[in-house]
Amino acid sequence: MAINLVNIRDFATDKHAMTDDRPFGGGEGMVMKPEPLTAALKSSQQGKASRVILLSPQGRVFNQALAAELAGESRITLVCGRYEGVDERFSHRYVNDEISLGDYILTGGELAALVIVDAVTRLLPGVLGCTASAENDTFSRNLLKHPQYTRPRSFEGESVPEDLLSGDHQRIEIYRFIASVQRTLARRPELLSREDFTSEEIKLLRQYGLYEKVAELQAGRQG
Ligand code: 21W
Repeated sequence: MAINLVNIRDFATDKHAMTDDRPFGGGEGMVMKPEPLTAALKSSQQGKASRVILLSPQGRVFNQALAAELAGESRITLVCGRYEGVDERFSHRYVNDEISLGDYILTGGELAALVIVDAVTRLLPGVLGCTASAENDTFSRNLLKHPQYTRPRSFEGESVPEDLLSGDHQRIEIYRFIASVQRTLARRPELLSREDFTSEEIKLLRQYGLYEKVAELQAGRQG
């Protein structure tokens, strides 16, 4: 794995190294000029084809599935904009995908690019010590992880749940499954509409009085 970093400003042609200009039609802020972006892109690609991704608030929202998809590419180019955005002709001619991190405003795409580099590289062989850790994480299922505890058994008067100390593997798994569903219901209920449960899990949900709530969220699912 290698990362090739280029500074778009190095590809400006005027003496002030300007990469932005005023928007046609008027309005606030500046727009990134297409020529320095294009020169920077071509320099970065070194004649090798790659999927070109523009980090932009107008993009589709990044998630684990997209991270996995990008981890399967041999090369990706992440283009970071600044100011109010990039000239549409650059996007139209050179950009394959636009990705956003979510609905909040950053000053540019650089931190978003670092987030994507982190999420994608940890999926590459040899980056995590064990591949299982990547697969086993929160978003391999549409459930949040159960709470975790380590020593001591009692901390400031608060003890570790009995089930986890029982040594009974099945009891521990049931505790964790129920705690995951409860946490997901409380914090991210929309995730449950996408989750498939086994018949064993459905029995457990009924037993713990969670079935009605989960079924209600699943009723509105869209596949
Ligand atoms: C923020 C660029 C706001 C443009 C047309 C007319 C990359 C980002 C960014 C930025 C605007 C990401 C407009 C989540 C982000 C990024 C800089 C608004 C206004 N358009 N993910 N006026 N949030 N942000 N443009 O901000 O480049 S990924």
